[in-house]
Amino acid sequence: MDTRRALLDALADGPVSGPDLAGDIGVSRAAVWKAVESLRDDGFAVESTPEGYAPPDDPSYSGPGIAFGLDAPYTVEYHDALESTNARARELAGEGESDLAVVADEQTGGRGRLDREWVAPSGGIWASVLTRPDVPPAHAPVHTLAAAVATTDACREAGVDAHIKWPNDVLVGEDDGANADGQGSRGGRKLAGILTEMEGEADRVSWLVVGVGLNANLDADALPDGATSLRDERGAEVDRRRLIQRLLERYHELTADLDRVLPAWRERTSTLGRRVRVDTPGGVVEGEAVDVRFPGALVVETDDGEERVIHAGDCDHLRPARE
Ligand code: BT5
Repeated sequence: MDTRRALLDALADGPVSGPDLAGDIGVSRAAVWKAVESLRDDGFAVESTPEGYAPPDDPSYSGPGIAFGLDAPYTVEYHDALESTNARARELAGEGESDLAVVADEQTGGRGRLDREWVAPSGGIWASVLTRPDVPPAHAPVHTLAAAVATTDACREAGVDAHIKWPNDVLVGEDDGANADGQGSRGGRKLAGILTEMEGEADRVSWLVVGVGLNANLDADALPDGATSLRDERGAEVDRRRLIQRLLERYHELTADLDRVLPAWRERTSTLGRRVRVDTPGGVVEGEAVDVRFPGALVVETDDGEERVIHAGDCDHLRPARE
C-alpha cells in the first residue's frame, strides 16, 4: 500500500521512469512494477510512455483515482458495491484503523438516521470517513456539521445552489414552508444526507465515522419522493472523483479547526430565522429557529418566549406565523 501511495505521489509530477521511481521510493524495480500492476488492477490506468510511467489523463472513480492528488491525509478504500460504507468503516475502526475514507459506487444496505433506509444505487457518492479526533464524545456532532458544510461547498462548486437544513440535510430549491394541509415541508429537495456514528470513552472519542450520501449522477426517479440529484439539477454529469476529493479536503480543513465550523454552517443554512417544528425524542417543539450552538444544537424560541436547545430530532420548516 505504501509503495502505491508513494507511486501516486511521484506520478503527480509527470512521467517517471521505472528505475527513477525505484530510486526515489527506495524499493526494487520489481516492487515498482508490482505496484503499477496493482494500481491498474484497481482501475487507475498507469500509462507506459517513452519517458516512463505516467498517470492517466482522466483518472477513474476508484480508490487510487480518488487518492491521486488528494490534499487530505486519508487512505481511500474503494468498493464497487458494499452493504454500507458506514458499516465497513465501523469494522475498520474495530481493527484499529484511522484516517481512512471508505467509498462505494453502490450500497445494498445503506442506512439513514434511526435505522431508516438510504437508497444508494450506482452513480452516487457514498462515503464514510473514519477518524479518531481528540475531543470529548459530546463534541462529536460538530463533525456532522462540518460534513454538511463540506458537502454543500462541493455541490456549490459543481454549480448547484445547495443549502443546509438542520442538522445535516443538504437540499436544493425553494423553501416555501408548510403545505396546504399544514404539514411541514422538507425545505427543498434532498440532495444529500449525513449519518454520524461513534464510540466514546469517558473523556474522548475512540473513533468517529461520518457517512455522506450524495446523489450525484442519478435520476431522481430512482430515489424516494422529495429527493433530487446533482445531475438532475445541473442537467449534466458531475465528475465524481473531483467532487469527492473536494468534499474530503474541505471536511479535513474544517475538522482541523473546529472553531470555523459553526460560522460556516450558519452561512449555508436555510433553517435559521425560520419557523420550524422539530420532532425530538422528548416531544415536538415548535417556534422560530434562532441559532445553532456548539456542538450543533438548534436553539428554538417558542411562542411563549421560551428558549429551547435541541440536540437531536427531525426538523420541518413551517410557514411564517400569522401576520
Ligand atoms: C440521512 O438520514 O439523511 C443520512 C443518510 C446517510 C447516508 C450515507 S451513504 C454513506 C453512509 N453509509 C450508510 O449506510 N449511510 C451513510 P435521514 O435524515 O434519516 O434520512 C433518511 C430518509 O431520506 C429516508 O427515510 C428517505 O425518506 C430519504 N432517502 C432515502 N434515500 C435517499 C436518497 N438517496 N436521497 C434522498 N433522500 C433519501
